[in-house]
Amino acid sequence: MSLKLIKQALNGKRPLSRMWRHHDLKESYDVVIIGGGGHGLACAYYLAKEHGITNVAVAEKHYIGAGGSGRNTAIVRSNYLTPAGVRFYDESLKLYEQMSVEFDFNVMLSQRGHLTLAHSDGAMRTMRRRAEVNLLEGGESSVIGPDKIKKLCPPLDVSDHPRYPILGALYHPRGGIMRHDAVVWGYAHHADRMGVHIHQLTEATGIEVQNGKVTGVQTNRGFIKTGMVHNATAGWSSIIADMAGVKLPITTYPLQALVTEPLKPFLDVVIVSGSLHVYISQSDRGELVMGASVDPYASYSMRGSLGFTEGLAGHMLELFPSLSHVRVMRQWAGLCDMTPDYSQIMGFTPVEGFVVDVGWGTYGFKATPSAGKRMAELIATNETPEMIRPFRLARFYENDPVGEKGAASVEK
Ligand code: PYC
Repeated sequence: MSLKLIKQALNGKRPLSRMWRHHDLKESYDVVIIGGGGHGLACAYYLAKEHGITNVAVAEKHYIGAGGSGRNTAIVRSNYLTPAGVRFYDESLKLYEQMSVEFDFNVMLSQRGHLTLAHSDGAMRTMRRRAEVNLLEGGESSVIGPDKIKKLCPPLDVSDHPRYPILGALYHPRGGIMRHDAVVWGYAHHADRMGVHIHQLTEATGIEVQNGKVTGVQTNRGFIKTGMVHNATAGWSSIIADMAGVKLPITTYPLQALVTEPLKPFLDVVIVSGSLHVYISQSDRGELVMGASVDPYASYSMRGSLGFTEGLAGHMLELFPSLSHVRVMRQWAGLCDMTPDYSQIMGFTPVEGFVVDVGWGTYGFKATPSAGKRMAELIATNETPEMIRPFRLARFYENDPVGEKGAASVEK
C-alpha cells in the first residue's frame, strides 16, 4: 500500500480512486446482505472471491462500519473455552494474520500478547481449563504466574495488597489488537472491485416472505427482489429477524468504552480482567483504549454515562495505580446482542432464504473473517459448514448450548 501511495503521489494523477462506489439500487440481487459492518462485507467478499457470486447487495442503514465494527475495542484472540469456539476463532485469527497481504492494505494487526487475569482460585481453574482446550485444539495459550505477568507488563500491580490479588493469567501470545476500520474498508474495497454493490444510507424496513420463502426486501430506497436475505446486523438483529417472522433468543445491551489522552508507549500487551470487568490496550497513537462490561439494563442507547466512567476508572486503578493522573478524552457505546449461552447464532432459520449471523455479544469483531467466510460458504452451497454447525439456531430447542460465558472478557 505505501509503495502504491508514493507512486500515486509522484505521478500527479488525482484524485485517488474511491475505495468503494455508489450505485443505483437494482431491481433484484441474488443475495441481499442486511448490515454493512465487517461481517456483512466479509460475507460479500467471500461470496465473490470464493464462490463467484457477485450479484450481491450490502444494505447499510448508516455508513459502513457505523455499528459494532467501528465501536469495538479492536481486540483479537482465539483463547475461548469450548472446542467449537476455539476452532472457530482460531480460523478467524489465521485469516486476520494473512489479511494485510491479501488486501495489499495494512490492517495494522499487532499480535502483542493477551493476558486474562485470574483473581481467585475459581478463575485460575477456568484459565487452566481454557489453556488445556486451547492446546488440544492446536492453540498455544498457557497459564502463567505473577512473576511472568510482571515481566510482560511492568506497570501492573501484582503485589498482594489490592482487593483483587493477581494469582495468575491465561497468556495468549497470538492475541492482540488491530485497526477495526481498516478491516471494514479492506473488505468493502475488494468486494466492490469484484462487483458487489455497497448501498449506504439504505435501511431495510421490511422482508417479504411468501409461502415460507423470502421473496424480497423493502428498503427506504425501494423494493429489492431476492431469494436470499442474510441478516448480518448487530444491535438490531432481532428486529430484522422479526421482519421475516423469525424469533431470536437475543437481548440487546449497550457496552461502553473510552479512550484517554495519548501517552508515551508503555503497554505492549492487552490486559483483561473478567472479575473487574475491564480490559485495556494502548493504541498506536498512544491512547489507552479501555472498556467495561455491558450496561446492567437492556437498551438501544449508545450514550456514555458517568457511572460507567467512574466504575471503570476505579477498577482500572486497582490494576494500574500509576494511571491516576491520566485524562479521559472521549467515550462511546456499541450494542451487544447477548444470547443465553454467550455464543453466536449462525445459519439457516425456519424461513427459507433467510439466514442469520447474529448474537455476537462482545465478540463480533474478532470473528469477522471467519463469520464472513463460513456464511458465504453456507449461502453458496446451501449446506451448513461443519465449523459453524454448533452455532445453529436450533441448538436452543435441542438443548445443545455452546457455553462461552467463562471466556467472556466481560459479562453481564
Ligand atoms: O471478548 O475480547 C473480548 C472483548 C473485548 C472487549 C469486549 N469483549
